[in-house]
Amino acid sequence: MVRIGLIGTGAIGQDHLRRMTRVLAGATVTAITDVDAEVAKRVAEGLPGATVHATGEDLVADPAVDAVVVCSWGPTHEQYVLAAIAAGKQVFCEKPLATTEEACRRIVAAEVAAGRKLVQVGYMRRYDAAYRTLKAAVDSGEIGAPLMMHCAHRNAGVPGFYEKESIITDTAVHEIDMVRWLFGEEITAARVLVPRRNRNGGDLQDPLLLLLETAGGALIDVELSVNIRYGYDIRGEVIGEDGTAELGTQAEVVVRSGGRVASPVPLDWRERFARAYDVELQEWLDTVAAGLPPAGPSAWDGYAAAVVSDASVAALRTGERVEITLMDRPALYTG
Ligand code: NAI
Ligand code: ISE
Repeated sequence: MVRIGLIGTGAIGQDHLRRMTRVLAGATVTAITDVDAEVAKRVAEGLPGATVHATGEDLVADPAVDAVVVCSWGPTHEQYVLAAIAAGKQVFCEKPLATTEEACRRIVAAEVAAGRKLVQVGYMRRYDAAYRTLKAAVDSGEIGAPLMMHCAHRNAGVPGFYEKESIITDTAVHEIDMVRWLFGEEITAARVLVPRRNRNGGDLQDPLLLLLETAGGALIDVELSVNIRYGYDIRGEVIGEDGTAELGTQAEVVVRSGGRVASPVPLDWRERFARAYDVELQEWLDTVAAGLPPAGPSAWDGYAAAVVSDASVAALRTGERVEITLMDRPALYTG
């Protein structure tokens, strides 16, 4: 059994806790913490024997914790990931690894100094069956070389911690990571186009259109609509030289009745990516149990996504096309 310490017991913290205690094999959650002590206390009621720590640092230091899962807000990730690296404990950090390039550089530097990989980042789309099948179709060459991709990332509403730039740093980061993975190329420039605003979003610039260019000259457009009310809708279509490949609909049932065709739309990410989170966390737990380095999205991937995210925020602010350059990739992350 891998003894897990969970930092942040909000929406995804509780969802991962449920899967680690009721769905997956090989984990026992021995410690939790949340800056909101009331939430932590309430969550601990369902976890007899678990220690509720006052701080994330105390949790990381707990000898009854083998590995750490970080599910607090993005800007707080860095301090806990650094604490876990310093303690030599493996850490699964929800996305984004951190919300700025500088913070991610510090994490990469700490991991390189430790001389071994200890960090995995929660970019779960890499574990989603539909995305995996899409990537396999592209990699097979069946549609020719991929030239463009259309994406849509639609949320019914936004979480409480959402700020002005979260539409990039918290939401678009999923497409940023997915594009690097699916195309197998780095992103080299970003632009943002801004239409009139959705009245549901207050003073948030919502929706917006993010345009990404890859090193090999592919162009990706991402529609971000985070207050669209009707549900959670994730789309992706790759345009190749000879054909296209796109994510299918996820509906298990389609009802035709009364002159209409209806199929359900997921409510949120919990429903749409449930299975992807299961696979992601089970594989991570298995590597921790086996004493192996994590095999999923690394601190380098978290860093690369943050650089593109920073550039996209700059593009949103200035209206300009912003070029992107990554630092040299340390040997720890090659091969
Ligand atoms: P949330 O607001 O529901 O929960 C976050 C919890 O962290 C709250 O209970 C809050 O009190 C706690 N917290 C904040 N600062 C803290 C600190 N310094 N120390 C300890 N606890 C602290 O937010 P949600 O939606 O659960 O998101 C949390 C993280 O997970 C974010 O980074 C978000 O981007 C990521 N996330 C990832 C998803 C995915 O699809 N992979 C889906 C949803 C969230
Ligand atoms: C949230 O934090 C997630 O990661 C969801 O997957 C994403 O769709 C949503 O926009 C974010 O706020």
